[in-house]
Amino acid sequence: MSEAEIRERIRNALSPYRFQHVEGVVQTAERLSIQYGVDAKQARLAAWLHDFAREWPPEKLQAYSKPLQLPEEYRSMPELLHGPIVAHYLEEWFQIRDEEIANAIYYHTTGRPQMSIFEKVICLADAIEPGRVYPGVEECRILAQESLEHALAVQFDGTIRFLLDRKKEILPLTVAARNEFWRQVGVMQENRR
Ligand code: DGI
Ligand code: FE
Ligand code: FE
Repeated sequence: MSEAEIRERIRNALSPYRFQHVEGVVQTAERLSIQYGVDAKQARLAAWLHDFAREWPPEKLQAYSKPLQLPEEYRSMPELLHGPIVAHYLEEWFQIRDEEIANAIYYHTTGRPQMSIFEKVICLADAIEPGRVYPGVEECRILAQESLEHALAVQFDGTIRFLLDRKKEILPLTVAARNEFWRQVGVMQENRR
């Protein structure tokens, strides 16, 4: 399937508002991929596809996630399922057999420890594309010019703070990812001295 065909399938699957977000992620993912030395073509594809299932109702997300054998806590957080689902069906639905793309889509919402540079590029592009407006986004955009890990550390702190403020459940993987970003930045080592 060509990039143009994929783009049209994504357009049909999403509201105009969300499609605009995805276009922003494609543009930002391409820029970050060049900056951080990963494949730009792959980054564009992962960005086009990352939110394909984002607007599905919870029942549909639950149904399609059955074969994935996700940890129990995903059951109560259906907003975390859209990445893993697209990653799982990537080959069947889009004839894309690419583990880097699949992993980047799978973990774009939660992150994980030991993320590849490619995964970090997609995760961060999702957070800082030009259409995003939330407290701290400008700081993340500036940090992204210097360090993927530092920008993601600040970004994940923001997400976790957002979830805490709303008494929402937090996936342990999200916390593990956040801890590792800060460790990679070196700030946690400094705190220990
Ligand atoms: O799909 P997007 O809206 O572009 O962004 P996303 O995939 O990063 O996030 C999807 C939603 O998931 C967003 O509202 C934040 C939320 N989220 C991220 N981590 C967690 C979480 N929600 C819960 N309950 N727990 C988490 O750990
Ligand atoms: Fe998403
Ligand atoms: Fe997104």
